[in-house]
Amino acid sequence: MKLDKQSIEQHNQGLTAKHQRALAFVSDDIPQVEDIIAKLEKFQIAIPSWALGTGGTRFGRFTGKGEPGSLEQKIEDVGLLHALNKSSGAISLHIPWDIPEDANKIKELAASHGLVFDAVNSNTFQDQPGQAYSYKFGSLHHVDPKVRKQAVDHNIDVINHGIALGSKALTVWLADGSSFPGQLNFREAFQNTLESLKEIYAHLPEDWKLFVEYKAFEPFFYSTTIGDWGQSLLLASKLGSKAYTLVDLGHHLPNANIEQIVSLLLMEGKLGGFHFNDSKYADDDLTAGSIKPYQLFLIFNELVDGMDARGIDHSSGLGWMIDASHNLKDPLVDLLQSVEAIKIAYAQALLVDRVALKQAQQANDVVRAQEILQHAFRTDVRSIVAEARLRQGAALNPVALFNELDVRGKLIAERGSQSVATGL
Ligand code: AOS
Ligand code: ZN
Ligand code: ZN
Ligand code: ZN
Repeated sequence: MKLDKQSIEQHNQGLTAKHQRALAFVSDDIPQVEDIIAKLEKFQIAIPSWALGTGGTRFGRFTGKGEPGSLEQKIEDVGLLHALNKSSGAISLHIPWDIPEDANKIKELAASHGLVFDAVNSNTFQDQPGQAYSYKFGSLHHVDPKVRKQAVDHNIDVINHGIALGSKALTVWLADGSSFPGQLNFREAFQNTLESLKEIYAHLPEDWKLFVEYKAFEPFFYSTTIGDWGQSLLLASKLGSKAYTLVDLGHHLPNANIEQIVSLLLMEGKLGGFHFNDSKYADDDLTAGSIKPYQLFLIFNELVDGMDARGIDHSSGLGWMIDASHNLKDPLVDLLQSVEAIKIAYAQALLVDRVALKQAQQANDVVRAQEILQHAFRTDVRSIVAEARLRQGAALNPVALFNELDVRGKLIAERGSQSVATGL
């Protein structure tokens, strides 16, 4: 299904008066509000193909209904999101879950929804049918060069799929690690990973980036071969200028200061992008902003501080991607909520009075510094984010419109209740 302009306009008309009141109220005290709206209008966040179906846990998967059963239907789903919020103009694919049979057709279909392809993701954390060697004991770090070669070849294949689709980056996340002391030689595992990544890097086109994702633990519980940002940055630095660190918010040990990590990676020119999500305990992959919205704001505060200062445009450059997947909400509604939370955090970060903050820092005025940040964080910017959407022809309240139009009901009618998306 496709959303028609009329239903969006009708929905917006019903909410206009209330929206205008809220916008006027908050804008009064924000002289740069037009500037913020313009930035929000440009800001796009990529939707991961694996988040369009209901996620499972190792205790089971309760699939939803009318999930996308093909790559075409996944693109259709992201198209719906983009029509509703005009901020989801990109999709991130996972190979082999999303093999494009005819890349040109897929590209055309995506373009008809206003979508481009963000980073492509490789998968060496599962064995695929017919594959010669198992990844049970890892992939790029494996003790056996034949396994490493198979994993390298897969990544090269993913790059080639990405080239055909117009992607500009490869994200490598490895489930390589060990669960017991003594199982692995750390230095050899790291060296093997570096050598394998070098081979992959050598196949990157000139204008591509390689995102090296790190993760503290899971699926292994004693060591992860790319376990933290230090190890990722070390690899990215050794690989070269096309390699960057990717920060998945859920991949840190408890209470890690992610905003500080982000600020340093940005300073070093090595921040590749994000997998946005939220968590209480570990890699929970919950809706962005659902648990720790202040942390999300503080991350954006560092981004605005580090990027705007250098004139970097937030609408390009970084890989802004969501990586969320869970088993309770309708995945499409959940993604609308994530995008909204990310844009709210961005808008609040744009509100921070940077001159005053600098002065407070120089004067060691701790109280003032906190006041400045929390004033921005506690400003209700929802109408500003909504105004940016309105100006782009999207819905004032995407979640409400999704429900009003019974989008899921229509998808079930089209696809059937048995349609299940590929993924974890
Ligand atoms: C896994 O924990 C990572 O977050 C990866 O980004 C992974 O590739 C993605 O979740 C898809 O499975
Ligand atoms: Zn991730
Ligand atoms: Zn993860
Ligand atoms: Zn995650």
